[in-house]
Amino acid sequence: MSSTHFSGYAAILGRPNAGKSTLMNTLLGSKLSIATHKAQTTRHQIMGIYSEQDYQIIFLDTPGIIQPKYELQKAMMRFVKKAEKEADVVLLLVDLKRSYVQKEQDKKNVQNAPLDLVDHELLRLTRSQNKPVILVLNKMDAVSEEWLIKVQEAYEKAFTFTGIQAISALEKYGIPALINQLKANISKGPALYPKDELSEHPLRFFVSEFIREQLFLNYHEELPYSATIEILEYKEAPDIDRIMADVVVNRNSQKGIIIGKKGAAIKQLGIQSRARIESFLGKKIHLELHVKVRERWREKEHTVRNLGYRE
Ligand SMILES: Nc1nc2c(ncn2[C@@H]2O[C@H](COP(=O)(O)OP(=O)(O)OP(=O)(O)O)[C@@H](O)[C@H]2O)c(=O)[nH]1
Ligand SMILES: [Mg+2]
Repeated sequence: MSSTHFSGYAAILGRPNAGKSTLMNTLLGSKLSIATHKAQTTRHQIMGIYSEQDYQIIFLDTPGIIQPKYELQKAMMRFVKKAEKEADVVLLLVDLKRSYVQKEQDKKNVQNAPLDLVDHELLRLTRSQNKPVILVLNKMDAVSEEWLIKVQEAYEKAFTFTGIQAISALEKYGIPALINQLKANISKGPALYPKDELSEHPLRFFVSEFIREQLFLNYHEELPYSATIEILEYKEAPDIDRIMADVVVNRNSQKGIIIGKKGAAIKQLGIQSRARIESFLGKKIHLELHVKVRERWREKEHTVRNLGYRE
């Protein structure tokens, strides 16, 4: 018989591009949650299960916190609220590099207002639930130690955190220490999922996300933000899975951009998406992609919901 078992939910909250999805992937040792250099990559609450013999922590990766402007972004912020509500402990992720870069720019431009090291708005928005909050200072690989200490001290003055941990989600520094802090903040309880499970989203969800990730990497400006993926068919077979998907865009003029000259762009998207899906599944797939226009889909609540963005 094993000794006492602990389990709980940990929500990963923060601004867009702070490294939330990268952190979740590092914690799980799998590229489950899509992560790119562009802000607002994540649109859902993505769950990932971390298991040890006596511990199970269910991580909830979330979209970056913003002031929503259209229906899709409102749905994204509902996922943030939901994760916050479900969490036993909150990981508040702050990007050290962002303020560091800002500081370097300010040196050259002396008339700028002094840089506020603390994101007070973020603190206000995430403190509402009275849950233990661990401040996670991410991207420590990209800043000086002095800067790290300065930011940490400023946050310590602004709020009493349950714990503070500097990490690099990308370079994997500080991860065991972070896990130890988490363990101290979850309660006795049974495993909530099988220990060998990584997530409970269906396969077709991950497939749509992996294609969307390639959209973010292949197309510029508004396009990735205007598009979503709809899986029309997913046929599993022992040797090869067959997947048919639509790239849904917001306006007719975007269709041609997705397709590209003589279909070159969509072909490239297909090749890269297939490679990403195959490497995740460890299996061959056949992928057929088409483009579909749904006028202003991201501005309308019902189309946003119908395209899979519902809690
Ligand atoms: N240098 C450095 N870069 C990092 C680190 N963690 C994440 N990044 C980079 O930051 C960018 C954003 O990472 P994501 O994990 O997608 O960030 P996110 O918070 O999930 O972003 P959204 O989903 O848009 O809210 C990517 O280019 C990552 O490689 C880190 O520890 N150090
Ligand atoms: Mg993300």
